[in-house]
Amino acid sequence: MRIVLLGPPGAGKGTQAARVCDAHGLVHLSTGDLLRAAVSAGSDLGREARAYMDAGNLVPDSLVLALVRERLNEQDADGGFLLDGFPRNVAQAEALDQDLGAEGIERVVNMQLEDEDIVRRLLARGRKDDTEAVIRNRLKVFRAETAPLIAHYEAKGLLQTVDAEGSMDEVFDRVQGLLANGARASS
Ligand code: B4P
Repeated sequence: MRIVLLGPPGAGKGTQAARVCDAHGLVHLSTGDLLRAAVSAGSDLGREARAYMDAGNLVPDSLVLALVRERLNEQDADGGFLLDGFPRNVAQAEALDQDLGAEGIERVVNMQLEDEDIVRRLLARGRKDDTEAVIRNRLKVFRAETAPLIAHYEAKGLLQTVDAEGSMDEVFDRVQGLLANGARASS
Protein backbone atom coordinates (compact mmCIF):
# COMPACT_ATOMS: atom_id res chain seq x y z
CA MET A 1 0.00 0.00 0.00
CA ARG A 2 1.19 3.53 -0.80
CA ILE A 3 -0.56 6.05 1.46
CA VAL A 4 -0.44 9.80 2.00
CA LEU A 5 -1.58 11.10 5.38
CA LEU A 6 -2.81 14.67 5.02
CA GLY A 7 -3.99 17.14 7.63
CA PRO A 8 -3.21 20.32 9.54
CA PRO A 9 -0.27 20.51 11.96
CA GLY A 10 -1.08 18.68 15.16
CA ALA A 11 -3.99 16.73 13.70
CA GLY A 12 -2.16 13.61 14.86
CA LYS A 13 -0.57 12.53 11.59
CA GLY A 14 2.64 11.34 13.26
CA THR A 15 0.70 9.54 15.98
CA GLN A 16 -1.58 7.67 13.57
CA ALA A 17 1.16 7.09 10.99
CA ALA A 18 3.21 5.05 13.46
CA ARG A 19 0.21 2.88 14.31
CA VAL A 20 -0.88 2.36 10.70
CA CYS A 21 2.67 1.43 9.65
CA ASP A 22 2.92 -1.11 12.50
CA ALA A 23 -0.43 -2.62 11.59
CA HIS A 24 0.25 -2.87 7.84
CA GLY A 25 4.03 -3.37 7.74
CA LEU A 26 4.67 -0.09 5.90
CA VAL A 27 7.72 2.17 5.88
CA HIS A 28 6.90 5.37 7.79
CA LEU A 29 8.33 8.42 6.05
CA SER A 30 7.82 11.61 8.08
CA THR A 31 9.40 14.69 6.52
CA GLY A 32 9.08 16.48 9.87
CA ASP A 33 11.10 13.70 11.58
CA LEU A 34 13.68 13.59 8.76
CA LEU A 35 14.11 17.37 8.94
CA ARG A 36 14.41 17.37 12.74
CA ALA A 37 17.04 14.60 12.49
CA ALA A 38 18.98 16.72 9.96
CA VAL A 39 18.78 19.73 12.31
CA SER A 40 20.03 17.63 15.27
CA ALA A 41 22.86 16.19 13.18
CA GLY A 42 23.92 19.72 12.19
CA SER A 43 24.11 18.82 8.48
CA ASP A 44 24.13 21.56 5.81
CA LEU A 45 20.53 20.68 4.99
CA GLY A 46 19.57 20.83 8.69
CA ARG A 47 21.20 24.24 9.11
CA GLU A 48 19.29 25.55 6.11
CA ALA A 49 15.96 24.05 7.23
CA ARG A 50 16.10 25.20 10.83
CA ALA A 51 14.96 28.83 10.49
CA TYR A 52 11.96 27.82 8.37
CA MET A 53 10.88 25.21 10.90
CA ASP A 54 11.34 27.50 13.91
CA ALA A 55 9.06 30.07 12.23
CA GLY A 56 6.47 27.46 11.17
CA ASN A 57 7.09 28.02 7.47
CA LEU A 58 7.57 25.33 4.85
CA VAL A 59 11.14 24.26 4.19
CA PRO A 60 12.08 24.80 0.48
CA ASP A 61 10.81 22.05 -1.82
CA SER A 62 14.30 21.19 -3.14
CA LEU A 63 15.52 20.21 0.36
CA VAL A 64 12.42 18.21 1.23
CA LEU A 65 12.33 16.42 -2.12
CA ALA A 66 15.98 15.39 -1.74
CA LEU A 67 15.19 13.78 1.64
CA VAL A 68 12.08 12.01 0.36
CA ARG A 69 13.76 10.68 -2.77
CA GLU A 70 16.69 9.31 -0.79
CA ARG A 71 14.35 7.46 1.60
CA LEU A 72 11.99 6.13 -1.09
CA ASN A 73 14.97 4.76 -3.02
CA GLU A 74 15.83 2.42 -0.14
CA GLN A 75 14.76 -1.12 -0.85
CA ASP A 76 12.33 -1.55 2.06
CA ALA A 77 10.09 1.16 0.57
CA ASP A 78 9.29 -1.22 -2.31
CA GLY A 79 6.99 -3.12 0.08
CA GLY A 80 4.76 -0.09 0.67
CA PHE A 81 5.02 3.20 2.56
CA LEU A 82 3.08 5.90 4.31
CA LEU A 83 4.00 9.55 3.71
CA ASP A 84 3.40 11.65 6.84
CA GLY A 85 3.57 15.42 6.38
CA PHE A 86 4.51 15.12 2.70
CA PRO A 87 3.47 16.42 0.24
CA ARG A 88 2.80 19.82 1.80
CA ASN A 89 2.02 21.83 -1.35
CA VAL A 90 0.94 21.23 -4.95
CA ALA A 91 4.52 21.42 -6.31
CA GLN A 92 5.61 18.61 -3.95
CA ALA A 93 2.55 16.54 -4.91
CA GLU A 94 3.29 16.94 -8.61
CA ALA A 95 6.95 15.99 -8.11
CA LEU A 96 5.81 12.91 -6.19
CA ASP A 97 3.32 11.92 -8.90
CA GLN A 98 6.08 12.22 -11.48
CA ASP A 99 8.60 10.21 -9.42
CA LEU A 100 6.15 7.39 -8.73
CA GLY A 101 4.86 7.19 -12.31
CA ALA A 102 2.35 4.42 -12.91
CA GLU A 103 2.82 2.99 -9.39
CA GLY A 104 1.27 6.07 -7.84
CA ILE A 105 -0.29 6.84 -4.49
CA GLU A 106 -3.21 4.50 -3.76
CA ARG A 107 -4.87 6.08 -0.71
CA VAL A 108 -4.99 9.58 0.76
CA VAL A 109 -6.32 9.92 4.29
CA ASN A 110 -7.22 13.49 5.22
CA MET A 111 -7.36 14.08 8.98
CA GLN A 112 -9.73 16.89 10.00
CA LEU A 113 -9.58 18.81 13.27
CA GLU A 114 -10.77 22.22 14.48
CA ASP A 115 -8.13 24.93 14.96
CA GLU A 116 -8.77 25.29 18.69
CA ASP A 117 -8.25 21.54 19.26
CA ILE A 118 -5.02 21.77 17.25
CA VAL A 119 -3.69 24.68 19.31
CA ARG A 120 -4.57 22.88 22.55
CA ARG A 121 -2.84 19.64 21.51
CA LEU A 122 0.32 21.33 20.27
CA LEU A 123 0.67 23.62 23.29
CA ALA A 124 0.41 20.48 25.45
CA ARG A 125 3.16 18.79 23.38
CA GLY A 126 5.50 21.76 23.80
CA ARG A 127 8.03 21.11 21.03
CA LYS A 128 10.29 24.07 20.15
CA ASP A 129 7.96 25.10 17.30
CA ASP A 130 4.83 24.67 19.45
CA THR A 131 4.43 28.24 20.72
CA GLU A 132 1.04 29.81 20.05
CA ALA A 133 2.36 32.35 17.51
CA VAL A 134 4.24 29.67 15.54
CA ILE A 135 1.28 27.27 15.65
CA ARG A 136 -1.02 30.01 14.26
CA ASN A 137 1.47 30.63 11.45
CA ARG A 138 1.64 26.89 10.69
CA LEU A 139 -2.18 26.86 10.43
CA LYS A 140 -2.06 29.84 8.06
CA VAL A 141 0.57 28.10 5.92
CA PHE A 142 -1.55 24.94 5.96
CA ARG A 143 -4.61 26.77 4.65
CA ALA A 144 -2.66 28.62 1.95
CA GLU A 145 -0.33 25.86 0.74
CA THR A 146 -1.43 22.42 1.93
CA ALA A 147 -5.25 22.62 1.86
CA PRO A 148 -5.27 22.82 -1.99
CA LEU A 149 -4.00 19.22 -1.93
CA ILE A 150 -7.45 18.17 -0.76
CA ALA A 151 -8.86 19.17 -4.18
CA HIS A 152 -5.77 17.72 -5.93
CA TYR A 153 -6.36 14.25 -4.49
CA GLU A 154 -10.15 14.51 -4.61
CA ALA A 155 -9.90 15.06 -8.36
CA LYS A 156 -7.88 11.84 -8.60
CA GLY A 157 -10.59 9.98 -6.64
CA LEU A 158 -8.14 9.08 -3.85
CA LEU A 159 -9.28 11.27 -0.94
CA GLN A 160 -10.86 9.84 2.21
CA THR A 161 -11.58 12.16 5.11
CA VAL A 162 -11.48 11.12 8.76
CA ASP A 163 -12.59 13.01 11.87
CA ALA A 164 -9.41 13.41 13.99
CA GLU A 165 -11.25 14.47 17.16
CA GLY A 166 -11.37 11.98 20.02
CA SER A 167 -8.85 9.67 21.64
CA MET A 168 -5.87 8.24 19.75
CA ASP A 169 -7.54 4.80 19.82
CA GLU A 170 -10.83 6.17 18.48
CA VAL A 171 -9.09 7.97 15.62
CA PHE A 172 -7.01 4.87 14.83
CA ASP A 173 -10.17 2.73 14.63
CA ARG A 174 -11.66 5.22 12.15
CA VAL A 175 -8.53 5.24 10.01
CA GLN A 176 -8.35 1.46 10.02
CA GLY A 177 -12.02 1.31 9.05
CA LEU A 178 -11.36 3.51 6.03
CA LEU A 179 -8.32 1.51 4.95
CA ALA A 180 -10.11 -1.80 5.41
CA ASN A 181 -13.21 -1.12 3.41
CA GLY A 182 -12.10 1.61 1.06
CA ALA A 183 -15.34 3.51 1.69
CA ARG A 184 -15.20 7.21 0.91
CA ALA A 185 -16.08 9.19 4.05
CA SER A 186 -17.96 12.41 3.57
CA SER A 187 -15.99 15.55 4.26
P1 B4P B 1 5.57 17.99 11.23
O1 B4P B 1 6.62 17.24 11.92
O2 B4P B 1 4.92 17.34 10.06
O3 B4P B 1 4.61 18.30 12.45
P2 B4P B 1 3.08 18.49 12.78
O4 B4P B 1 2.30 18.74 11.52
O5 B4P B 1 3.06 19.55 13.81
O6 B4P B 1 2.56 17.20 13.54
P3 B4P B 1 1.47 16.00 13.37
O7 B4P B 1 0.23 16.33 12.61
O8 B4P B 1 2.27 14.83 12.89
O9 B4P B 1 0.96 15.81 14.84
P4 B4P B 1 1.34 14.73 15.98
O10 B4P B 1 0.92 13.35 15.65
O11 B4P B 1 2.77 14.94 16.34
O12 B4P B 1 6.09 19.43 10.70
C1 B4P B 1 6.96 20.29 11.45
C2 B4P B 1 7.62 21.34 10.53
O13 B4P B 1 8.54 20.69 9.60
C3 B4P B 1 6.69 22.16 9.62
O14 B4P B 1 6.15 23.28 10.29
C4 B4P B 1 7.66 22.55 8.47
O15 B4P B 1 8.48 23.63 8.82
C5 B4P B 1 8.55 21.34 8.31
N1 B4P B 1 8.09 20.38 7.28
C6 B4P B 1 7.68 19.08 7.51
N2 B4P B 1 7.34 18.50 6.35
C7 B4P B 1 7.52 19.41 5.36
C8 B4P B 1 7.33 19.40 3.94
N3 B4P B 1 6.85 18.30 3.30
N4 B4P B 1 7.62 20.52 3.23
C9 B4P B 1 8.10 21.62 3.83
N5 B4P B 1 8.30 21.70 5.17
C10 B4P B 1 8.01 20.62 5.94
O16 B4P B 1 0.38 15.20 17.15
C11 B4P B 1 0.50 16.45 17.78
C12 B4P B 1 0.26 16.33 19.28
O17 B4P B 1 -1.08 15.91 19.54
C13 B4P B 1 1.15 15.28 19.96
O18 B4P B 1 1.57 15.78 21.21
C14 B4P B 1 0.25 14.08 20.14
O19 B4P B 1 0.61 13.27 21.25
C15 B4P B 1 -1.09 14.73 20.34
N6 B4P B 1 -2.20 13.91 19.85
C16 B4P B 1 -2.21 13.18 18.70
N7 B4P B 1 -3.41 12.56 18.56
C17 B4P B 1 -4.17 12.95 19.64
C18 B4P B 1 -5.50 12.65 20.07
N8 B4P B 1 -6.32 11.85 19.36
N9 B4P B 1 -5.94 13.22 21.21
C19 B4P B 1 -5.14 14.06 21.94
N10 B4P B 1 -3.87 14.35 21.60
C20 B4P B 1 -3.39 13.81 20.46
